[in-house]
Amino acid sequence: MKLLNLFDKHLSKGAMVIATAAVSIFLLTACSASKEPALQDASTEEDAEGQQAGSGDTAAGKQLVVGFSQLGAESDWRSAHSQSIRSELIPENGFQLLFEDGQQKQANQIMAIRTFIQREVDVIALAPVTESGWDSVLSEAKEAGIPVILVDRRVDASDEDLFECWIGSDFELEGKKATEWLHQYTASIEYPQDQLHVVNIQGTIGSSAQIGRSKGLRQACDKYGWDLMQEVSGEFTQTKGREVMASLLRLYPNLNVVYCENDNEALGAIEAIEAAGKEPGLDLAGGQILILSFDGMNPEALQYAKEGKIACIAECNPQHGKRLADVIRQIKEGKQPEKYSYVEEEIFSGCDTIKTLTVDDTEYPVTLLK
Ligand code: GYE
Repeated sequence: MKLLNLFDKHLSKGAMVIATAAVSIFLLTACSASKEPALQDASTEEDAEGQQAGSGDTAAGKQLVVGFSQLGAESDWRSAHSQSIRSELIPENGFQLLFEDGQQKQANQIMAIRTFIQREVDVIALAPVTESGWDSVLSEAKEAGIPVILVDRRVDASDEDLFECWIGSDFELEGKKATEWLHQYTASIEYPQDQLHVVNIQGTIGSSAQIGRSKGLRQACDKYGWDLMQEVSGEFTQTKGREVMASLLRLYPNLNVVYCENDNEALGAIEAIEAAGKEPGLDLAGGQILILSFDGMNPEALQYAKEGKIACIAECNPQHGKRLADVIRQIKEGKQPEKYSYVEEEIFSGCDTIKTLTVDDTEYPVTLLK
């Protein structure tokens, strides 16, 4: 039996504004060809291959068959996200999970969704790699009467009724928190705002996390008069972050702030900075390069934040498993889940100068890492 639950069409379109694309540097593109070895997800071997969907009967009763198209395994955040969903959607909780890794390719994700439709799963969960290009396959799922729940990133669907709901983070707010930290910190040490020469190592271009975080940075650059020298993708990986950083250091010897759109890129950037004989840190006047980052999952990145090698990390919370399970249960009971539900997130720093940040009239405490 399908979980048919087609909700009212009264919610306003919440599509995020697509920020302008990164200026591409031939040099950077040219040296970006090497492939990041995917961080191994704990249980990718248990993917949908060979599993029988639609046969979720157990002694305990009918299980809900959930097909989950994960976008890949590019970062520690992604591994934690997959793990959170795998550990919650288990038979003991009434679920049979079919997990498909899209390996960063939308075509793979579309194929996985079509397979889930053929297998007549009860619910489809989708973590989309980028925002555009989902209308056709989401319409196919809708026609088949299978509800689609978005997790993590969003889609820019022409009709918001093509998906039931979304669970994730406010990426633009994360960007605003990190940049506000930079503003308040540099103001506190009386470092001139127009002397901040910033490069942005972006995430996967066209992904919600990249769009929102890049938007947060651009707004702050406009507001505070920072010099945004270059934006280029590090694809959310350590290897690409390192490569891109090495090129940026050659191109812009006076850069002094690196905005990394995730911690894995920050780890790569730190390697490149140190290899170039420079130092990551908070002492801008002393020539150190200040790094801002996102996620707060990777222990090494958190350690670096304690030491000041990463100045501030805006947390991104990957624990979506329980919320996803709850939303699926709500749909099953014929209830309408919140269209957009946001996870709670903190701001981490090893520097105690800035204790709170005010963003859009809301005050956020900065969690001191000790
Ligand atoms: O920040 C990054 C990952 O979409 C929020 O994707 C996610 C981002 C996360 O690869 O580490």
